[in-house]
Amino acid sequence: MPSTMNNIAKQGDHGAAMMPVIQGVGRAAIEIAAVLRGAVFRGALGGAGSENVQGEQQQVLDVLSDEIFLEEMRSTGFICAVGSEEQEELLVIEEYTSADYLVLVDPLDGSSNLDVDGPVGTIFSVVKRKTANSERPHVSDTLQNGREVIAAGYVLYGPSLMLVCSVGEGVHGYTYNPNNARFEVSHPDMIVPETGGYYSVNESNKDAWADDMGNKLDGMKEKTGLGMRYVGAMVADMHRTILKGGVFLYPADDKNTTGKLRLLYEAIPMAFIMEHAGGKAMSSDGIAILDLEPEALHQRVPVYLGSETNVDALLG
Ligand code: AHM
Ligand code: MG
Repeated sequence: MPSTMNNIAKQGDHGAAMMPVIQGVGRAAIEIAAVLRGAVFRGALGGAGSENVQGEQQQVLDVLSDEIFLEEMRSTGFICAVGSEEQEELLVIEEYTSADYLVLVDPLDGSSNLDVDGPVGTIFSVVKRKTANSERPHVSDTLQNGREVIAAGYVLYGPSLMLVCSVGEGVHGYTYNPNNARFEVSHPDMIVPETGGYYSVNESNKDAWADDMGNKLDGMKEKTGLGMRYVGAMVADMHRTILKGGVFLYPADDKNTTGKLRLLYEAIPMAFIMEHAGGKAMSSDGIAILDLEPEALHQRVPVYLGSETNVDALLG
């Protein structure tokens, strides 16, 4: 009998408390995957005609995924508010304002892949509120150092549907089994190889990179002879980096002067997973992503994630 996601409840100090939330993420993943599969028949591909807070065109599927995720978090009864890439302000769940936890989410990451049937993902993390339960949750509750994160993970909508998460006791991968409609443990105790074979970056931005990163990447390539892979969806690029090793980076550049990826719902959850899988997760200036002090809900940061040897070879 294969082990299911119920094993999360037995993991560490937070497993039991996080179980309903991660089950909620699992339900959202199943619903979002179904919407993605049928999108072309519902005319749901393409732009929604709206912009998110970062001035990016929202896709219809970005908006639908956001609604599904929020509804599943609401239904857990354990979440007082959600900070989402698709919502400018913190979304307070009015029925449960005294609940203990907040979720940060990028409901559909890599959405430029949607029109070409490429992989996309969902990225999330969970923090405990700082304000008293008697108060209304506040955006300041989301601005917590990554070391305070209780659980984090991602969903990969690829050839199979996978949920990879950690409640602080190792990183475990679960694959949705369509035969019994359950997530089953498929990748227990995921460990990033100490060194890997690939670097993953949008190299077309090289001339615009900050921090002398173009020369550093060239130096690393000369020393290590790594191959290159880039999907353009952080979840897919990170998943490969965890399984095969190597380094994924999105440096600051002339256009994205503080980096492109968002600290709270992209960089921190992925850094949490990377560190708990034995890898390294750095921002610029040699600071670990999990040690950054967040200042704003939609703040962006440079990211360097992967096998320790490869991250050090790049930044060292
Ligand atoms: P999104 O959240 O709007 O989809 O943007 C984030 C995505 C990441 O998944 C990916 O790593 C990166 O943007 C790709 O950016 P680029 O197209 O500039 O290479
Ligand atoms: Mg994203």
